[in-house]
This record gives sequence, C-alpha cells and structure tokens, in this order.
Amino acid sequence: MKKTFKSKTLYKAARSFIPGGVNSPVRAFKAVGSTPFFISRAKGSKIYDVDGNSYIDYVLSWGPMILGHAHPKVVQAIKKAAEKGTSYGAPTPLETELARLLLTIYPSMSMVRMVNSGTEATMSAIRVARGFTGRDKIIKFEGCYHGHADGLLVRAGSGATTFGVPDSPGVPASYARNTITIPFNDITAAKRIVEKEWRSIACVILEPVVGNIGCVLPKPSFLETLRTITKKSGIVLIFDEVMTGFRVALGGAQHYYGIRPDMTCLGKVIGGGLPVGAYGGRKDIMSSVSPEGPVYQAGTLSGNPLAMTAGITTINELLKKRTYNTLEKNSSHLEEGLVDAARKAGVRTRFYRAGSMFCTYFTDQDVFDYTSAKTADTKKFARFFKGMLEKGVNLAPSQFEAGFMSLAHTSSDIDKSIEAAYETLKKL
Ligand code: HOZ
Repeated sequence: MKKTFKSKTLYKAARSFIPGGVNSPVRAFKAVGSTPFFISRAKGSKIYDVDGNSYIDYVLSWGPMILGHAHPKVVQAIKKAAEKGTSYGAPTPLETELARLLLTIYPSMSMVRMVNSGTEATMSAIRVARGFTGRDKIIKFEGCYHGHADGLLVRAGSGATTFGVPDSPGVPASYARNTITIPFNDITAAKRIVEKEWRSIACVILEPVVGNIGCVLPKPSFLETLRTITKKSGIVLIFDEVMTGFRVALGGAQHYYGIRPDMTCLGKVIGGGLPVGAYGGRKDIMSSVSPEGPVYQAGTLSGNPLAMTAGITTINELLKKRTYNTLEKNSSHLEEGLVDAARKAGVRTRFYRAGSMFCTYFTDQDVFDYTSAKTADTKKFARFFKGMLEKGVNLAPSQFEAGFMSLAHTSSDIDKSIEAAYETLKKL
C-alpha cells in the first residue's frame, strides 16, 4: 500500500478552510470514494505527491501539459518573463504574438481576445453571439460542459455529471430558460428546434468531441449538418475547443473534421499550464467586442505576460516537426494496450480516442451521448481508478473525464501503464 499519511493530513486541514478541501470539485476524489493525494511537484510524464509517491500522469492538469510537466523551455521562458514583471494591465507585444499564432493555426478565427480561463472564454463568446445576433436563446448539448457560468450549467458534463447535479442550484430559472438542450449527436432534434425557434436562437455551442463526459465522438455528418443549419438561419456556431484544441489535432477538432465554426473557444494548452483562455471568430462578429464594438468584456489579468509567454513557448514547441506523429504513436500505443488488457482480463469496456484524448468506459454499450455514457458502471471505474493509482498510474478521478497523453510519455511509461491496467482489470 502506498503511503498517504501526509496527503490525508493536508486534506483534513484544507477541508477546514476550503469547501470540500479543493478549489475545483472533481479533484476531491469523491466520485471514486477516496481522498486526493496532494502534489509536491511534477516533471515530464510524472507527478509526485507529498508522501513521496510518483505516478505516470494521464490527467496532465486536465489537458494543458501536452509537452509534459515543467518542460525546460517553458520553465526558462516563464522565469525570464517574471524578471520583467508579472502583470501590467496594459498591452504587450506578447499578446499580439500569441494571437498571431492562434489565428494561423485556427484560420476560422480572424480575431481573438485573450481571457483567463475556458469558462471566461465560453461565457464571453455567448455574450458576443447574443449581442451580434440580437437574439437571447442558446442551444447546448447534454453532457457538454462549457465552464460554470450561469446558463451553461444546464445538463452539463464534468463535475456536474460526476456529482449528479447537471443543473446547479443557484442558477436562476430565468437564465436556464434561455438554454435549450439537445442530446449530443441527435441531429434530428437539432434540426427540429432550429426550424421552429431560429428567430430567437443566438448560437449553438458544443464541444465537437465531448471531453467532459469522457470522450464522445461526433457521428459522421453530425457536425456538418449543424454547420449547414446554423449558417442557413444566421445562428452563430461556437466550437468549444478548450479541451479538443491542440489535442484532437494541432488545429483542433475543426481541422480534423473539416468544419469552420463562426466562433471558437480555446483554453488549457494555449497557456502552457498557466491560466489562459481565448475566444475568437469571424471578423464581423468579433468586431462587436468592446472597445471596437458595443459588447462589453474585460479583465485586468487578460493577456498576462507570464501566461502569454508560456503559451507562445508551448505552441512553438508543438509546431516542431513530427510532434503530432509522436503524440499519435504514444496515444495509439496506449489505446491498443488498454483495449487488449480489457479483452484479456474479460472486462467489458468501450474505448474512445480523439488524437491525444481518450476514455475507457466500463460499459458494453456504444457511447455516443450523455445517456449512453451514463450506462458506465461507475463503481467498477472507481475500483479500476484506485487499482491504477496504487500501481503508480494517475487517471482522472471520474468516469466522466477524459485522459490525456503528452510528448513526455515514454514507451516504457506506456507499457507500465498497460501492465498496471491488466493487473487491475483482472481483479475487478
Ligand atoms: N472540470 C475540469 C475538467 N473537465 C476539472 C478541473 C479541475 O479540477 O482542475
């Protein structure tokens, strides 16, 4: 058994001061009937806890550490930037440089605004879509999680699904009324609602691959048809690529599936592990953002020099040759191993992967939306999670979160993880 004394003591102390002892719900390990380990440091593919245990990490800060933890170039760049000051609340050339990189890699965006998190990106994008169209309603899909803004916590994924509160108390009914939810991949329902209500619908927002109920892939033509019907009715199509950006492909799911959304939300990776989000899109839409246009959105820490530096350095590393071949090689290695381990151990699972994000569901049914994701046996998942942790492999502590691969994972890390999975699955 791993030592956990220090983590347990720290968790107890944290609970006296912080709700649930954590600053974001899923990381409390409640969904897997356990308590969290407290981190002392992380490097490359590994994360280390205060009790001296090390883990091969597939959480990667929920996605952004695509180069691996504490990448030397990113660390060096942040150190140098910090010496010049940590925040100015005034423009810097770094913001333009990161914006230029993003617009080159995501050509659907002609302009982009930096914010501090994915939540800020999606809530701002929706406000802009509403301001631009003069319409109030939005369409979102069940299980898609777009951060915790009011009106988006309706049938939401991530912690909201994990803890069984997809509709959070505290969200006024009047807000939620403007959010129409549809099952993911249900194009018939989307068509029906758009046909009936398009005059009042500002935008359709979705995670093109749903990372917040595991890893749910779009059915063929789902995204294309959404694109066609939204275009026809002047509805702004927003791709929330906070998870899928730089993960499904360098150019995100929009590049992979060949769809040009009107607006895109990014986060995680573009801050190289520091708090950043961004939203951008068509020039006519983005021109409505203040001070160019009337839609207000602001932030002192937006475009923060440390975050911009970490983002630029990370993206420049990702732009190097063969990066995505390596990510694909690592990810398919893990996929083959995990699928094989489950088969050999006689445990029924469904495995899904989009680029370097993935999920093993403990179900024998195909997973294509929220309802089918919920067929997964969460108790079995919890046993799997704990077994893996005990063997030094860190997965997200919920059946309804994606796993992530990094460039720092070695073949030996992956083989060890597959072996750990087989040993754990055998005993489930
Ligand atoms: N909801 C986040 C992932 N989908 C988890 C954030 C965190 O706990 O850091």
